[in-house]
Amino acid sequence: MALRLYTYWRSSAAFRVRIALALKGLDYESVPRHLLRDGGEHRRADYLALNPQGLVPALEHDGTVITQSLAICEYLEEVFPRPALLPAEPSGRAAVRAMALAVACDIHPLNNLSVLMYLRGELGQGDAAVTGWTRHWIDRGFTALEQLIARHSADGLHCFGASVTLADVFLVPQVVNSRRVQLDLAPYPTLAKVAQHLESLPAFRAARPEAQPDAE
Ligand SMILES: N[C@@H](CCC(=O)N[C@@H](CS)C(=O)NCC(=O)O)C(=O)O
Repeated sequence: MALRLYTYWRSSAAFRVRIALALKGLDYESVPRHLLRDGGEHRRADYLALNPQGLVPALEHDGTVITQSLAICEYLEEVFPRPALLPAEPSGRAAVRAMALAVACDIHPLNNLSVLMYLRGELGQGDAAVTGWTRHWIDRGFTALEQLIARHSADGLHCFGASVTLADVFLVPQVVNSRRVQLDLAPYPTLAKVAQHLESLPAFRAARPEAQPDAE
């Protein structure tokens, strides 16, 4: 039953998995991979052998390696079903997955470390342009999520219904990332209120970057 998470304290994709593990009350060994030190520990051959994409997180469970945060979270959901992080009915499950994917596929990849390094390096962009780029894509995603959360939340404290789902697990790390570029959340009041509530919950607090053993 041993779980080992390859993680980095500032990685928002790893943050998602840390939240899911904490919500399910699962103990795990944390194996940090520093994304900047020595050209990136996630680029070393031993890690690429585990995850050929060279991205964190990766989860090892009894010798099986799983990559991609959503695949990891869905795996945890299937193997450790309680508490459930997906609603029971298919339409609800689809709505939750759609919100999680809005973060994982349409916001976060455009703000990933290697993308920002390419903008700075190969494309010669400066701080202002790179920050503007990051803000632009988060704003576009949050504008849509604001409406989706208003549509699906039952209590104004969760993205869907009145309990924590994978949509919440994916939202909070992206909100934390948005603070790194001083994005004002005022235009997304429903999203901001949900995030504020979620960030007060023990599992989200335990998983936050500053609480990780490798935090600098
Ligand atoms: N879609 C992947 C994204 C993983 C990802 O982009 N991880 C980032 C950290 S948040 C990373 O490893 N970046 C290293 C790099 O870009 O070189 C997932 O959800 O797991």
